[in-house]
Amino acid sequence: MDLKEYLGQITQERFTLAPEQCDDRQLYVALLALTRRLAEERPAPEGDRKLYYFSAEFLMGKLLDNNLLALGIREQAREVLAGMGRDLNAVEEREPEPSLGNGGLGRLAACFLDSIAALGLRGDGVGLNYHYGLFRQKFVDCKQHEVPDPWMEAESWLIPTGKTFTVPFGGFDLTAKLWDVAIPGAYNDRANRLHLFDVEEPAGAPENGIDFDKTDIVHHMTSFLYPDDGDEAGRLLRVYQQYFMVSAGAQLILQELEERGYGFRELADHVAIQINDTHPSMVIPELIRLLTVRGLTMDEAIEQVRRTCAYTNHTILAEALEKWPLTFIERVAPQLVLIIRELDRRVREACPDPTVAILDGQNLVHMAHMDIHYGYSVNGVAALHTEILKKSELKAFYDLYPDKFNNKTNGITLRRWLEACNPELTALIDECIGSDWRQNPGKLVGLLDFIDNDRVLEHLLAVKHSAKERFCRELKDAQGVALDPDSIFDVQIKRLHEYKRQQMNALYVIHKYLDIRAGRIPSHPLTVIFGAKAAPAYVMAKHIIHLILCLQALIENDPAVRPWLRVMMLENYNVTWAERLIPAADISEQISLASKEASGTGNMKLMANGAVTLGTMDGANVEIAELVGPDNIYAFGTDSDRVIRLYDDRGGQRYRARDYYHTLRVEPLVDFLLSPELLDIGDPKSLAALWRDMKGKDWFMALLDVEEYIAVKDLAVRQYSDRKSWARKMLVNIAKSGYFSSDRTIRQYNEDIWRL
Ligand code: 26V
Repeated sequence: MDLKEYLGQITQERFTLAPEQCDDRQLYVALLALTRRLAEERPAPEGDRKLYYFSAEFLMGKLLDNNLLALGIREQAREVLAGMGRDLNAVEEREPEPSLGNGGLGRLAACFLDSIAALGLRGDGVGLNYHYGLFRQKFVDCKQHEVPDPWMEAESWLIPTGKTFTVPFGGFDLTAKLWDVAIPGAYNDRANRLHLFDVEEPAGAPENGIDFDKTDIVHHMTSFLYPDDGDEAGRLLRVYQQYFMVSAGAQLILQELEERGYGFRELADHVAIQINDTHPSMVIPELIRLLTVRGLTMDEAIEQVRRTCAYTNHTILAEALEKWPLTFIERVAPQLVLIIRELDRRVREACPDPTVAILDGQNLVHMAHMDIHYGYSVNGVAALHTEILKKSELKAFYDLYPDKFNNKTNGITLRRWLEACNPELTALIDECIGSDWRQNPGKLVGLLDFIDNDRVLEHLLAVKHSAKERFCRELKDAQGVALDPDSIFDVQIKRLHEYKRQQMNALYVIHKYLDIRAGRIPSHPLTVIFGAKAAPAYVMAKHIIHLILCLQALIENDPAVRPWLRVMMLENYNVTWAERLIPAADISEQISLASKEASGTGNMKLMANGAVTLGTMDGANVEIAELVGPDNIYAFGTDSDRVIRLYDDRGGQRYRARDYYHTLRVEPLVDFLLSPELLDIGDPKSLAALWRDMKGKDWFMALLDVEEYIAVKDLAVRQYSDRKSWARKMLVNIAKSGYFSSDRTIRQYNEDIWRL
């Protein structure tokens, strides 16, 4: 195929223009059409068994660059455009980012689709086509505001399939319309699909922020991801969304099974379903229902489903483990109620322990319990997380079904998170060890041969510096702030949650601010960069954002401190910003309260781009630490066993915030929230609420680790000045990051769970 000719055909068709005459926007539309067509034409991977990855979120990021790469025409496209004096990057800027996810869980699903396709496995995603995404974040008066994030344009990646399914809700039926996004596999000529269901008549964007009529289910079914669940109508809408997704998805699976020529009693031989967290768990009773409607007995249907479904757990936070009132299900999908009761009855008959039942005394349906009893695999997402599930959170289930439990440490696609987002580092790696690490990321360890090679170390530092300069330019263009690329870029990017402890990082900023004001100048200027969205109804998270933005404002206007310390909170942090920022990061902040972060995946992306982790022994940080060794990570904090004991009421060891607050070093940091200079900038009510919570409750124990955190971070800042030794740390981190390729993760899922 002559790419230039093909592009010319398309620009003629669409705009009656030659490519040279098109503006960037038109070139983007033409490249999108070309890439979509090439991907769409690819056949599915071969294989008699097919995976369906069910997820309420797929945080895909922009797709043009990724798809050009997978189709093997990225360099060609770059050259064709360059030949016309145009820049592919500028064209790619035009693409809106689909906002179909929240954080790590959704991005993991996207990395997995990329790897499943790259490995040539037959596996599709199943999800919802949210029109306004999560929300677009705006900062006004140092506070987060949410507005709709419409990302779908007339020209998009969505392929109309013409397929529809009828979803039977209590009292009405709703048609689910299927759209597909093609997922081309790198290194092969096949493509899978992401199936996104939508309603036929979606509502327009709400006029008042992200407020809308949550009872208008028919039109708002796919308006937003995770509608604010602060009220009952919002929570009910979530159950509607979940049933809409799984009922249509299950019908699609059975339709494809028939088309492939198999009978319904052969489901488990030809289909594997991965349930990504509990949001799609209703697929279990729904499939049982559909199979019985198609002639299977209840026993047969349950047996098929049990051999088909596998569940991934992504959190041990009690408040995030879904339990829906049976009355909700009665309203949304009354036909599931008898099935769920029957599933519960069978569990009770087999195991007397009431804590493993599906329905509890208040008639709440424990979604995870249903998954564990009626699926064949349960996995955690990092070694420590899986151990905690087995030893404490899900111990009763592990005792019942030890063989179902397995670990699958998360991974990231290095195609997006290294090759595409960091071309300069990729070129350096290629120069050192050749290019076959792409298909065999374990080969990155070959970089260790260069640990004493001054030229390579210097080159590595230069690559980092140029990534920082590039990020500074992009930030200046987008948000008008000029950062100093010679300062240390200390980066914490993740959803805002108290357990992730952005507030502890803020306390460090206060410590540094007070130090500098007192004349203690650090050895190197530091820029603390945050990116985070807070769930709209999560009040404490919003207080923390407010604190960070107030600190940012305070320091920006303080000429004595600003040369040494800056705070920058990115507005509307998303995949695109992550791709810009991660190559530029020096320090990777992974400071969750040990035991609470199931895995983390940003930690892996930052590591692969040569950032050094400053982190607690939580989630996958534990595996990072084992791989890189103690000299190449700044580890600190209370370990998970002790943290779990501190939550325990027995034994008199329970954590009390005030014991840690009333210490010489900590009290002034916390009390700074109520200092005149901060109150002058911020909302006194918000700052006071956070202050009260920190000193009196501090549920995620920021004060427990803050002193050690400050000490270790100060050490990292000092050691940064020894550039050669820092470059070695960077190199070791990059060299060891191959383990965290999602290609490895997916191979393990396939070998142990899916068997495609
Ligand atoms: C959800 C919610 C929703 C209600 C409000 C509180 C709350 C708190 C946490 C969650 C987390 C849901 C599951 C999740 O996103 N887990 C993330 O999954 C990533 C991929 O496995 C993993 O890297 C992260 O550590 C984990 O937090």
